[in-house]
Parts: sequence; structure tokens; C-alpha cells
Amino acid sequence: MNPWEILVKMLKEQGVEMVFGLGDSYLNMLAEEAGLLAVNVRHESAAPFMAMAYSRLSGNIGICSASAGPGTANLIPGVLEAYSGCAPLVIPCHSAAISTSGRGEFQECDQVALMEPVTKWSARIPRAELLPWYLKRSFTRALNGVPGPVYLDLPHDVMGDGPLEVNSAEQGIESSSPEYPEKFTRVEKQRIAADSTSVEQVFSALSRAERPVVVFGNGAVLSRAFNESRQFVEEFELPFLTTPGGRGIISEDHPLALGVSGRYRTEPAKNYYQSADLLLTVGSKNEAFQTGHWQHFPERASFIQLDINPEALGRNWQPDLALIGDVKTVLQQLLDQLNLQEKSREQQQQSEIKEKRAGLRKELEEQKDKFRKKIFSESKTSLGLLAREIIPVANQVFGSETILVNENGSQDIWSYFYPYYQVESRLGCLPVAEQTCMGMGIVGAIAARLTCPERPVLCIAGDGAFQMYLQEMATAVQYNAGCTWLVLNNQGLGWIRAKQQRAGFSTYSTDFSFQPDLTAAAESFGCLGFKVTEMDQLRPALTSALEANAEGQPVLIDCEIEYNPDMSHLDDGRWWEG
Ligand SMILES: Cc1ncc(C[n+]2csc(CCOP(=O)(O)OP(=O)(O)O)c2C)c(N)n1
Ligand SMILES: [Mg+2]
Repeated sequence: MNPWEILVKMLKEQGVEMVFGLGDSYLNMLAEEAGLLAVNVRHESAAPFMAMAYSRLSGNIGICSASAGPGTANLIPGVLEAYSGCAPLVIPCHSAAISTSGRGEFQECDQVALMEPVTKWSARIPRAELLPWYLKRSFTRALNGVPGPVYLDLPHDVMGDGPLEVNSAEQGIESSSPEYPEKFTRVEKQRIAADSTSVEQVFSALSRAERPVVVFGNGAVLSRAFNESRQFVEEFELPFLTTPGGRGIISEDHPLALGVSGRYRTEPAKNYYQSADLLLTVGSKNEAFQTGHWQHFPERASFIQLDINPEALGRNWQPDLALIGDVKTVLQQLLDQLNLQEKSREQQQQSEIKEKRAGLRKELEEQKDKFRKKIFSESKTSLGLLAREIIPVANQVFGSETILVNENGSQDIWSYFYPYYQVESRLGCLPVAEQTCMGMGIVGAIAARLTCPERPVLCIAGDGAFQMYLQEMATAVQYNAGCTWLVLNNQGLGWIRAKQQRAGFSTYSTDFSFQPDLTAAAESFGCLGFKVTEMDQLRPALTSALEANAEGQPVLIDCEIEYNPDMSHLDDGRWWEG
């Protein structure tokens, strides 16, 4: 085997099913030969976003790659997003030869340095025989602790010039070596348990609380703690919110669900959360948007933080108690504690907890019902199509199995708000991370559909984000990725326009005074395109989109919404600082 073949073999052994990139290396070609799906994107910057989407939905490591120099540089925004979102990616990229380094080699660039600030580990493979070690190390580091992206630099004179010209003996890769890929076994994520004293303390704090609230973050999803999270809230009777990254951990139609936290919370969540006497955050970095710039701490609550990383403790709010460990494992420890208690109290059940919080479900139900009635009975305005009216219809037509793919803009974030959009299924949301890089959703939707071909995929996006990545419609068509982009078109960069309006300017630098015909563009790329200018065109367009998606055809729905961004959902946050 030559180094490229070793690379592909080890990816396969690791359980990777697809790779994303645009490369002049042999990775894509050999990956395809080895039975992996090699997705060739039209612009490299799409590849890490797609790898992120694949990794979140599959639980595997996401792989993306690019060619040397500018190709690798084009990966940076997505790798930044992956770093921010703790996505376990491995990014092997071709680079200029070591032997001629510094002499003006073609596309020479310090790619390791370029990647350093946006990865967990950025390293160059210095000799071919070390490739298996570096790769295994990358898998281990990407998956363990706080997961994240790892960059691997593959110099031209280490990797060789293709399958025909190099063999392992020449490269010094001896099959007797313990690192030889034939002996490689898949790297598994190690699950760390919390210490038992902390578990007991937290258990007793949870049992004593009268109005506890839990916020599930991305870490809960990364840990695949779906069953444990649901059992945990049910057994302990815990009302809960999620961050955008935690969405899809438990259905939002659960009686104890209150929607999304921080800037995205709506009235029922706010009312309950602010009155809580105990706040537990589970696998969340408690970042600005998720905490209302840290202003949303409930006044009389004690704080418990559960995180895989001890260094994350007290980064924003100082915890009264802490649990360090993997979410799935630690929640199971708390559930086990409950079982122990039950037995020692002779099957007294967890009746004390249930009794103490007997009224909570009813209280939440009343609040949610009231709010739901209020927002959905609001009479239609004369302003035309409104994001907050479009999104519930899309939610309804696409149905509960859908993967909602988020974008970043002023209007698509109506989809973050419960119950304008209600995420009901496991992994029913593909969020952007805290960098909120425009375009991530547009291309993430393609990878989402490739990863979960049986599920409807709906990306709700602005016209600005869509135009940043519209070339990838071709990728979607090429790979039969039947996803739908629902574009809320306000003729420009609405979020920025709203900020400029708020600052009192009368002309804005954010308008698209020329706008392409997006549906015509979609058609020319081989997608189906619908233009929606009135509400009654929406439902038929969405229904047709679902049908076309089922046949593998991607669809664009261009909704002409009002020019002035409606930011009323963010009124209690400092959105203009975002
Ligand atoms: C790559 C990138 N560039 C810039 C921004 C800053 N930004 C946030 S929202 C926004 C405007 C988005 O416009 P559009 O997609 O049309 O959505 P709208 O706000 O109009 O609803 C911009 C420029 C960003 N988040 N990501
Ligand atoms: Mg816009």
C-alpha cells in the first residue's frame, strides 16, 4: 500500500462513509474506489460545513480536504465553525514538498500555521511511515475530550505522486510495524464518568429543588445522550430548554419542553426559567446568545454545570456544584442514583420528587397553550409574507421527521423560536455554531440529505446566505441530494439593514439593488424552483418540494418577504450587537 491507500483504508476502518472536498490529491479518487462516497464540491469552503453536518447526523468523524495553498485556505471559515461547534473533523490536505521548502515551491504555504488557531491539533506528517500513527492520533483527538477538528498536512514528497509510483516498502512502511493499517482498529470515543460524591450531591440538590430547569447544549447531542436525557427529565420531572445546538435531543412536543434558550426563548420559557430555583446546564458552553449575554441567570437559582471539560467550569457563571464527564454517562449515573434511592426506600418510587413538582406540567401546559393561541391567532397583517407566518406552515407540511437546517440571518432565525418551529424528532435540527457563518446551512442541507436519505431536509435561509453558496446547487443535483431551501428573500442583508435602521441611517449599504432571478438560477442548475409571493402559494410549493425531494431532486422556494426585518422576536436581547 502507498500512503494514499493507507489513508483511505484507515478512514474506512474508522467507519467513515463519505468524504467532502475539492482536491487534486488522490484522496477523493481512492475513496470512491474503496466504496466511500466522495463528494466533490464546487467551492472548497462548502466541504467543512458538509463534513460537520455528516458528523452531527452520523456520529462519525467528518472528513474534508482540499488541495495545497489556496485550496486549503478556502477551508478556513468552515473549520472555524467546526471548532466553535466542537465537531470532530479530520482534515487531511495536500501541501508542497518538504524537500524544497522555502525556495518558492508551487503553492507553498504554511498550512499548519494557517489551521492552528481554528483546530484542536494541526500537524504535518514528516515521514510516510508515520502516517498511520498521525491518523490514529487525529481520530483520537477529534473524538475525545471536547471534540473538534484536527488538521493533517500531507506534504507532496511524503505522500508520493499517486498510487502507481510509490509502494509501502519504498516509503518504509513495514507491515511488521504495530502501526501498520492492517492492524488498525477503530478508535472509539472514551466515556468519562463523574466522581460519585459529586453525583450524590447533585442528586440531592435536584431532589430538593422546587422549580428546577435544565438547559441541554450541543454536548448532549455530541454524546448521543438521547434516551438518557429523556429519562432524566421525566424521572426527575425537569422542565427543560435547549440551546440551538442541543435541539433534537428530546422532542419539543414533550410536556416539559420549553423551546430554545437565551435570545431565542419565547414567553413560556422566559416565565418559567426566570422563576427557577436551580439551573443545570448540560454540555453547553453557555455562550452569549444562549444566555442573553449572561443576563438571563434566574435570580434565586443555584447553578450546576455538567461538562466534559473541567476547564469550562465557571467560564461565565460560577457553578455551585459541578459534574465533569460525558453527558450520556453522567445522566445515567444520576438515573442509577434514583434507582438506588428507590430500592433503599422500599419502592417508595420517586414519589417525593413527583409530588413536589406535581403542578409543573400543568403550569407549563397552560403557559404554552396561552402563548400558542396568542401568536397563531394574530390576524394576518397587510405587510405581505412574513417569516413568522411562513415558518409554521413549512414545519407543518414537512412534518415531524424533518431535519431543520438553520442558517444565519434576521428572518430565518424565526425558525429557532418555539413554537413557530417545533423540532420533534431525534437529530431534527442541524444548527450553525456560535460563529454563525453564513452558508453553512445552505450546504449543510446537502450533506444532511446524503447522510439521512430517508428524512426530509428543510433549510430555512436568507437571500444573502443563499447567494454566498448557490453554486453548490450543482453539487446537490450531481449527488441526488433532495433537500429544500426555503429562502426568505428581503432583497439584501436584513440583519445588518436592521442595525443600520436602528442607528438612524436612511440609506443602507446592505441592499441588493440588483437581484438575480433565484428560481431561474435554480432551474438552470437542475433544481426545481418556486417563486412564492402570496401566502396561498406556499403550501402547494412546499408539498411539491417534498415530492421532488423524495425523487432526489433539490428544490428552491424563493419567498418574497417584507423589506423591513421583523426583529420583534429578539426584543429582550441586544440583537443589534450580534
Ligand atoms: C460569513 C459571514 N459573513 C457575515 C456575517 C454577518 N451577518 C450576519 S446576518 C447577515 C445578513 C444575512 O442576510 P440574509 O442571509 O439575506 O438574511 P436576512 O438577515 O436578510 O434575513 C450578515 C452579513 C456572517 N454571519 N457570516
Ligand atoms: Mg436577506
